Amino acid sequence: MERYWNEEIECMSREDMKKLQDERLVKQVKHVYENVPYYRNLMDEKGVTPEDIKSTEDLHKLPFLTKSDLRDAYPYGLLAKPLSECVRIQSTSGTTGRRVVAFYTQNDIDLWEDCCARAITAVGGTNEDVCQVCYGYGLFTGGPGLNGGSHKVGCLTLPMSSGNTERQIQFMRDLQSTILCCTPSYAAYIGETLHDMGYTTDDIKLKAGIFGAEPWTEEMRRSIEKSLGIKAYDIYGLTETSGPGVSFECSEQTGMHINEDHFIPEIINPETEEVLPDGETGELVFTSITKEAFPLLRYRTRDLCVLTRKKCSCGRTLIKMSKPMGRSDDMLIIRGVNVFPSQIETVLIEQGYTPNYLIEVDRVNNTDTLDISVEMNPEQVSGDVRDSEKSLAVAIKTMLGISPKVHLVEPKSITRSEGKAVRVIDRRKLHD
Ligand code: DLL
Repeated sequence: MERYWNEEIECMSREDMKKLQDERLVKQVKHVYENVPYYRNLMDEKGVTPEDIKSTEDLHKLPFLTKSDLRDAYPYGLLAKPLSECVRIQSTSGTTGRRVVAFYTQNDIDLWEDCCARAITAVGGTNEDVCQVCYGYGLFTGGPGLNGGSHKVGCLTLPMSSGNTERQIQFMRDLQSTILCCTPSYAAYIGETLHDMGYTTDDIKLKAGIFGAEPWTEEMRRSIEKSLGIKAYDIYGLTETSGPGVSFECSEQTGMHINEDHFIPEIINPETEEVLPDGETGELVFTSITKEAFPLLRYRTRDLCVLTRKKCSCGRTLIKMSKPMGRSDDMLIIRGVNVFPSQIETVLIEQGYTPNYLIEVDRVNNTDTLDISVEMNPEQVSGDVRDSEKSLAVAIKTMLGISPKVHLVEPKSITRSEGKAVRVIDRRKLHD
């Protein structure tokens, strides 16, 4: 049976949800206009006043906020509450080197943890569960967010943070953890280590995993589910909108329900900024309608995905977003062709390789080069490596339309990730 943390909200009629969003949006725009001079200037420049925003239909009138606004306004320029009312900051330097500092009132923390509690409940979590949180703790939002959600649900919470993988497995076995929270790349590493230590899935009690903070494919999901003997669920969020829990997967495992009572999503064409209808792929934009200290309106996430309102078998009426296929700024353009690392990952796992790989892009004599190092499984080492490299290169060419150079490397030779995996080195940027 499907469990809900807040059935009234999660299964609310679309009509009532719209009413709630309309009310909250109007209030939020006023709050921001009055308290954030930076955004007030953007609205003034666009000739929009708070009175122009009467409902979600008027959302498109508001100016966008981008990562560069965050940089310009760093550190306090987007703060909407006095510091005396803020109780926490979280931050990320991200894999793309951007710095974001987000502020929270106590109420912001409560709402954020509530969103995470919805995610944990959606995977079947209750106060009978032991929830092992191996996202990083500290400035990164992953550990604190899921930790708070786990407390709310009443799970016995193991605040492990990331790293020390053998100890993770020891605790998992001794304390009989049932829910694992970490990045998908770390989950894959934990699964690998479990088997390396001579254990099988019969030696652990895990039933579900809540994995996010980086893109991962359906193939990766199946591979983790097999190695840990669990159901693996996606969770999405970003520091700018509080952290994990902006959206979460349910039993259907076909995309993530957005907590629309807190965040209004839009999809736009990243080039023209035009708002796109549901079902079209574009950049995800969020408006926070409940955050007090750091309420971003029409924030451009750079994440590319699709929104759908198709009825979900779990009973939730919250709109769903697809797995982000990557960030628009993670997309590689190689010999004029758009390439997402996730496409390469799909082929590798389909062809029976490990999810341990490194993509290196360079420019030699004015031509882009694409080298992909892929780790073999121990049983693949004895085969004809040259032949395997060739056939993998053909499979990748079929997916991408361009030929890579594939290098099959020894098992365990590619550095494992305990947080967000770094899978791409683009040397063209280093030369520029
Ligand atoms: O990664 C928050 C988080 C922690 C989410 C734990 C889920 C679990 P940031 O470090 O600010 O925050 O990075 C946010 O990570 O814009 C996406 O590009 C990416 N991302 C987050 N979740 C997913 C996901 C946290 N499920 C950035 N799938 C976002 C794909 C994701 N990408």
